[in-house]
Amino acid sequence: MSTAVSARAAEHSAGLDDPLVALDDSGTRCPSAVLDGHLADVDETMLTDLYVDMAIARRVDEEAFALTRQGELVLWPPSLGQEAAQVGSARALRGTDFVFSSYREHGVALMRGVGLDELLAVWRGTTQSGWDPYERGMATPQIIIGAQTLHAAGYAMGIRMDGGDDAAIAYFGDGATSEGDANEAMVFASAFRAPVVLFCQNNQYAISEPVSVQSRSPLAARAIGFGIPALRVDGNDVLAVLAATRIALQRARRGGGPTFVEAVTYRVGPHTTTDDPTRYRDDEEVAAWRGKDPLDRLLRHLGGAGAREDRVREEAQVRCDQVARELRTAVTAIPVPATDAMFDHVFTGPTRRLERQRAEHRAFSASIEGDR
Ligand SMILES: Cc1ncc(C[n+]2csc(CCOP(=O)(O)OP(=O)(O)O)c2C)c(N)n1
Ligand SMILES: [Mg+2]
Repeated sequence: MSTAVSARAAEHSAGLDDPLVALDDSGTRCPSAVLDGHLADVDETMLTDLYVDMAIARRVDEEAFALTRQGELVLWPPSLGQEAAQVGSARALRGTDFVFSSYREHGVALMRGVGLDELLAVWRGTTQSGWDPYERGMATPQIIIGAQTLHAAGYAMGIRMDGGDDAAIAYFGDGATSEGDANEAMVFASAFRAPVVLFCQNNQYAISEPVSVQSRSPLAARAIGFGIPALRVDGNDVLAVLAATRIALQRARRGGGPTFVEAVTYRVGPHTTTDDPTRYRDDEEVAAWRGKDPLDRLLRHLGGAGAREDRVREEAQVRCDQVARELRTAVTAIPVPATDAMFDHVFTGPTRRLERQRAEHRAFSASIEGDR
C-alpha cells in the first residue's frame, strides 16, 4: 500500500486531537462541520426516543447487576456510562447490517431486538449462545478479546464480494486494540476495502490497565497507518456517535471501505461483577466522568430545546419499570437445560471423544447425586 493511501485516510479523519462533539457536557448543541450534515433529521421525537433507549439500556444493566447479587445471574459486565456510544451507533444501523460485539454491548443488543431472556441466558449460565444471530443481525457476544473484529472484517469482505450495500460493524474495547486480532482485522479490512465499521469504545480501561499504558497516541490515530480513516468522537454524546457512525456506514455502503470510530467514554462500573475497581482508580476520576453522563446531557439538551424534562423523564421511567418487570419474569422463566446438553453443540455431530466425555460426565454426576 502506498503512503498516498495513508494520506487519503488522514484527510478523511477527524477529531484526533479533540474528540468531535455535537452536545457539550452541559447539553448545549455545538456546531460541527464534520457531524452536522448527518444530523439534519434530528428532532424532538428522535431525541426523546434516544433518551428512552438509553434509559432502558441503563435500567437493564442495573437490574442485571442486582440479579447477580441475588444469585440469579452468575456474572455481568456492566455497561453503565457507555449508553450513548452503544445506542447512538446501533441506531445508525439498518436491520440488514450485521453486528459483531464483545460481551459488554447490551445496549446494542437491545437495539437489535434481542429479547431479555436471550440477552441474559448466557449470564445465567444456562446456554452458550443466547440468540439466533441471523434473526437479530448480531452475532452472540465474543469473549476472546478482539476476535470479533476479524469476524466482522471477513463478513464485510463477503458483502463486498456479493455486491451488496450492507455493512458490518465490530464493537471492541480499547484493550482489544492491543491484540493481534484487531490489527489483522485492520489489514484485511483496508486491503479488501471491506464495508466495515471498526467501532472502538474506549472506556479507558482493560480491566485494571488504563489506556494510557497501552497507547501513546489516540487509539484512532493507529488506523491511519493501515490506510483506514478515523473519527474520534465524544462517546458520551449520543448525537456525535450517531453522526460518526452514519458517516462510517455511508462510506462503507458507497464502496469507500472501512472506517475506525473511537468513542471516548468511561466504564463507570466495575469490569464485571467480580471486579473491585477501587483497587486501581480513584473516586475523583469516576466523579469527573459522572459529570459527563450521557443521559443527563441529552435531557438537558432536550430541556434547552423546549421539551418538558420532567415529562421525558417520566415517559422513560414508565418504560423502564415495565422492562424491569419483564426482565425479572424472563430470567426466572429461562429453562434449566440438562447438564450434559453442553456436549450437544460442540461440533455439528457427535464424536467418539465427546461421547466418552459425556459418559464420564454422566457417571460423575450420578456419583455425587447423593451428596447434593
Ligand atoms: C484473548 C484474550 N485475552 C485476555 C482475556 C481476558 N480479558 C477479559 S476482558 C479483558 C479486558 C478487555 O478490555 P477492553 O478491550 O478495553 O474491553 P472492556 O472490557 O473495557 O469493554 C481481558 C484482558 C480475554 N478474554 N481474551
Ligand atoms: Mg476498555
